[in-house]
Formats: sequence, C-alpha cells, structure tokens
Amino acid sequence: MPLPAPSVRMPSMPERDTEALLRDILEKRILIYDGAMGTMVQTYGLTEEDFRGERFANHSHDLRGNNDLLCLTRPDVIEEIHRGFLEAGADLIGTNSFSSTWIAQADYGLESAVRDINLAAAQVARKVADEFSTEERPRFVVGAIGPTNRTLSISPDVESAIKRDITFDQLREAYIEQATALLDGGVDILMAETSFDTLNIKAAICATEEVFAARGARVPIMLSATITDQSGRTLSGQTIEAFWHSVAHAKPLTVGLNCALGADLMRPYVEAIAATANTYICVYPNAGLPNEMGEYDESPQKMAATLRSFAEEGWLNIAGGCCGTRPPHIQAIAEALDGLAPHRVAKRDGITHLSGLEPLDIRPEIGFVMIGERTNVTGSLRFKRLIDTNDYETALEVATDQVRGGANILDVNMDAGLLDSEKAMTDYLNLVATEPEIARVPIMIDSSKWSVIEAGLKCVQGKSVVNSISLKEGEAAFKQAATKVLHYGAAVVVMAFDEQGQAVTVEEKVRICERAYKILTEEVGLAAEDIIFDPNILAIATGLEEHNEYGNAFIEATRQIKRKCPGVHISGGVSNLSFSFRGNNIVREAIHSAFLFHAMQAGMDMGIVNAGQLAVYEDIPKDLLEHVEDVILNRRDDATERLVTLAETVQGKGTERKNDLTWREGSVEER
Ligand code: THG
Repeated sequence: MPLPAPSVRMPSMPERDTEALLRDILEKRILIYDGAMGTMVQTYGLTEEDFRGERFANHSHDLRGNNDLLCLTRPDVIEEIHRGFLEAGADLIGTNSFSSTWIAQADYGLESAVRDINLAAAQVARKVADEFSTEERPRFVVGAIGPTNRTLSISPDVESAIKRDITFDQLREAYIEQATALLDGGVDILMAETSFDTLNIKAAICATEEVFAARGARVPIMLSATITDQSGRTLSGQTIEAFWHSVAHAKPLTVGLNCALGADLMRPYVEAIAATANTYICVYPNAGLPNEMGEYDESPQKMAATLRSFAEEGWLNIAGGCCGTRPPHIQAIAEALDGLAPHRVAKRDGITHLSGLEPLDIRPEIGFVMIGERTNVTGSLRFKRLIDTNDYETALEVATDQVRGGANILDVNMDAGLLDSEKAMTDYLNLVATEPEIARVPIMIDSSKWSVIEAGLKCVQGKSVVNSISLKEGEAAFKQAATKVLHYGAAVVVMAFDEQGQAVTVEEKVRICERAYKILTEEVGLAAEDIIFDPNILAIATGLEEHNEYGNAFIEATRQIKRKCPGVHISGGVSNLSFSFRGNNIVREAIHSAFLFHAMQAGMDMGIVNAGQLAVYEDIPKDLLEHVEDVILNRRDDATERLVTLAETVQGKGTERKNDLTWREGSVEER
C-alpha cells in the first residue's frame, strides 16, 4: 500500500524553532500532556477484524491488542482519542507508537510494518494537533518511544547472569528506524518513556543523536523513567538520581517519571528528580495503583489534587496521565494546575556526577576518590588467571573485595595478548551489572583499544568513566573518540600523551593537558567536570637518574593543571610509581601513601589504587617515611640506594583492610 508523503510542518508555527518556542512557554506556565491511549482504545470494544483491517486480513498472528497497529487499520479511532485529549486541555499529545519497534512488534510478526506504523502514528497526531493549534496556544506532537519488551541490564536466564536477549546495537538500530519514521511523519519532539532500564534509554539517546546527525536537524527530546515498586528504584536497580546522571548528557528538554505507582506514591521521586535534574520536569502518572481487576481507577479529582500539590512545591513543568487516565483526568489536571508557577530550572552545579546504581557526586567533601585497580588482567596475575580460565564468578569476588575495601569506582581492564578483550569486557560488565553490591559504584572502562572501550560502554547503565583517550594519534582521532564519549554519556580520563609521545616533564604534561582541555571544552563540548587528566605516574627509584624527578613532575604538573584547567580532576595509576619494589608490599604501600599525601595537596583528587591496601600516612614508621619521601621528592642523590638498603630490612604482607571501613568515617584530613 503506497503511503502518503510526510506531512508538511505545522502551518501555525512555520518559522520558529520548536525548542526555543517550547522553552519560552515552559518558562511561563505548566503544560499539559495527554492521557493514556490503551485505556481509551479499550472503550471502543474493537475486534480482531478492526485490528487487522484490509492490509493484515490474512496475517499469520492474532493482532487484537496490538494498539499501535490501529494507526494503520483504524486511524479514525486514534484520531478521535487524540481529539478528546486536546479538547480536554492537552498542549502536547503523544503518538500511538509506544510498541512500534521491530523488537516489540516481533511478538506479532509485524517487524516489516514498523516504519509504516510510526509514520501513520505521527501523521494522525500531527493532523489533529494542527486543527487545535493557534498562534497563542500552539499544540505539540510528541513521538512516543517505549522501552521495548527486552532489557539490556538484566539476564533473561536465571542460570546465566552474563546472558542478554538483545544487544545495545540492536536496540539502537531499532530506535533509529522508529525515530526516523516519527520525524518523517512530522512529530515536534521525541520522547523515550517508561524507561525501566537506563541502558535501553541510553541506546535510544545514541539513536536520536545519530538520526539528528543524519538529518542535519535536531528536535527536542524528553526522557521519562518509571519506578515500578516502592524500593524507589528502576527495574534495573538505579535510584532516580543515578538515572538522571546517566542521561543528563542528552540535554533533554524534560526529564521525569511516568506510569507505575500512581501520583501519590511517586511523590518522593518527583521531589528527587526536580531537586537533581537541571532541566524541565515532566510527570504523568497512572490513575493510581491497579485494583484487583488490574484496572486503574483513581478519580480525576484525586489525581489532579496530588499533581496540584506537586506543582505547589514547584516541581512541575509538564503534567499529564499514563495508564487509566481519560479526558476527564486531563481536564481536571489542566484546571488544577492552571495559573500555578512552573518549576524553575537550576543552573548546572559544576560538580562531576557519576553513577552506578547509585550516584557518585565528586564534591571536595567526599575526599580522595579511590578507583579499584585489581579488576585488571594486566595489573593482577590472579585476576588474569581467573579470566583466562573463565572463572567469572571468582573474578567477581575481586570486584566485591575492592568495593568492600573502599573503592568508589572500579577500573576494569581486559587488555591481554591472547584474550578476546571485547568479549571479556562485555561478559564481565554484564555480570557486574547483576551484582548490586558492585554495580552500586561507577565503572571505569580501561583499555588502550577503542573497540574494547566501546564494548564496555554498551554494557553500563550508569555514568561511567572512559580510561583513556589522548592526543597520541592526533587531533582528529582524539575529537572523534571524545565525541563518542559524549554520546554514551561518560566522563573521560585524558592521558598526557601527544603525537610526540608520553609527557615526562612538568612543561610537557601541562602543555598537553591544556591543549586537550581547549579542544574538549571548546570544540567537542565536553563539560570541564567530565574531564579527568592523568599526567602519568611513572616508576621511580629504578636506578636510572632520569627517573628521579618523576614524582615531583607529577605533583607540580597537577598543581599547574588544576590552576589552568578549571573544573577538571587529576588522577593517576598510583601503583605504577613503586614498580621497582615489586614483592615488597610494605615499602610499596609506604611509597603510595606518602606520594598521595603530597599529590593530594597539589590537587590530585582521584587515583587508581589497590583499595583496601593503602597504608595510613601517619602510621608509616618515621625512618621508612623519610627514606620514601627522599625518593618521591628527589631530596638527595643517594635516595634510591638508601631506600633499597632499608627495604631489605622491611618485608611483609602489607595492609589488609578489606572489611574494616571505619577509617572512612574520619574527616578528609584524618584519612
Ligand atoms: N593511568 C590510567 N590507567 C591505568 C594506569 C595509569 N590503568 C592501569 C594502571 N595504570 C593502573 N593499575 C594498576 C594495577 C596494578 C598494578 C599497577 C597499576 C600493580 N600490580 C601488581 C604488580 O604489577 O606488581 C600486580 C601484582 C599481582 O599480580 O597481584 O602494581 O597510570 N589512566
């Protein structure tokens, strides 16, 4: 069946940029979104024949209940439902396309109809919205994109936590097809909604970025999560704050919550998202919790009163209804919110926000951020052996030990010669995702190969850290990698490395970091707080004279980079420093702590360390401390010889602090 050409843009607002127009209106009043499509479709008592229409009369699967299909087979019904919500007072209506990806339509064998359904969904909504739209009160069409019926963060198989029944790229491609068709059909906005798995919605964000790039034009996007029970978490286990930090890179017009729980029980999460997100807030709950019949029966008045109380708290910019809400609900909400002031968007706070299942806000008050180094096949023989022998269960315990030892972030590295690093990274991170004690913390994806980093980025729902990129291969490759980092919504470690090689002197370290900073903040558009510079911690006390200044060079470079590149963090691989004392953990730990003591004063605020094995500076015996600091700070020519001699007299296992976290309760200075 030939399809009509995409509709032309709204006649009532031909020139103005939709996003600018919407922002203008959102500053002035609370807008109203529509109610549920499914509940309304039910009232028509449609039959299998209605769903099939002529086009699908002989289709192999039962089609009743495939509501999106009605855009093609009963557009009159969908049109009438849209009209009902617009008459009730909706400013924005959502297309009937929630399940219109090949993934969701596969249940009906209708993968090949997906483009047509989305196009028709957009066109019918566009047509009705245009009928109602006026200069004073424009109406908008929101292209609705559901989460699909598969989840990237959870295994479908209780026997194997590593398995997934969909890949990030499959989801991304499905969303590209959907978003393209919705835009071709004339939607004003794209909304990824009812997000129960943040990794799914991150795939949707990557998809919209690709679609915008291909079309050379953007539309605003809206993002909406759903919290399905009173744990206060998404189905994939994130808190609402962690969710926001995971998607903030999309710079959505609105973020918010919809669907489950109903308005009453949503209150704490609406408050949390309004307090955390620095964008407009959109909330459209179900009409209460489902009753014994599975129906949603909260009255329009009750629901409107709850939403009014949210608005009075200053939390809302857009409000509407999800499952069970009909035009009377939307009308009651519109009346209840009329004249109330919209939520005021806070400015960006300049703080680095990472997340796993929970947020990690890197504020000065939290002190030094420890990144666990042990989940690294090049940094730990034991971990390598576990990965090589496919003992992922025990390899997971390594991560648990790092977290219990105080790691705020986990560095994961699978770069070993004979290993399929992409697969190992994918399998390990998929496993980590299912272990709440570990998945709580953000992941640092460590590899010298971009393909491995990208494989890792496709497995983490939180806001993670890419480790690392650099100017080693020149500016073009650097910008390309940084742009990807931005689209996946990660922070990034930038090594002080350029076309000439690794920066060794203070001057080189500072010059390269300043150059990278300028490119990242001015050309790529990365926020300064998402940049972590690593000015190279190199081994000292090696016996080679030219290595004697390495400690000082890092510390001084840190001081200058912090001053010249406002907002960034400084990190480094601390254990590198003591490679020449391998096998002597007492001396190694003393070197690490003494080094950190000085580097932290210069502004180093993160480090890759063996969490749980760091000596406390004050506990280092005075004699050892003096020898160690002589080496770190290059205070005397014979410093290395003297430490080597002393080291022979201090041997031992070193610190074990796995389960004793009491030291973390002290103030930053004490720690
Ligand atoms: N900067 C950034 N990333 C990095 C580094 C860095 N990633 C890797 C590395 N350097 C940091 N991680 C480690 C991990 C372990 C050790 C050193 C650095 C280490 N391991 C013991 C050793 O080699 O003696 C292993 C002993 C064992 O097998 O258990 O020292 O600088 N951005």
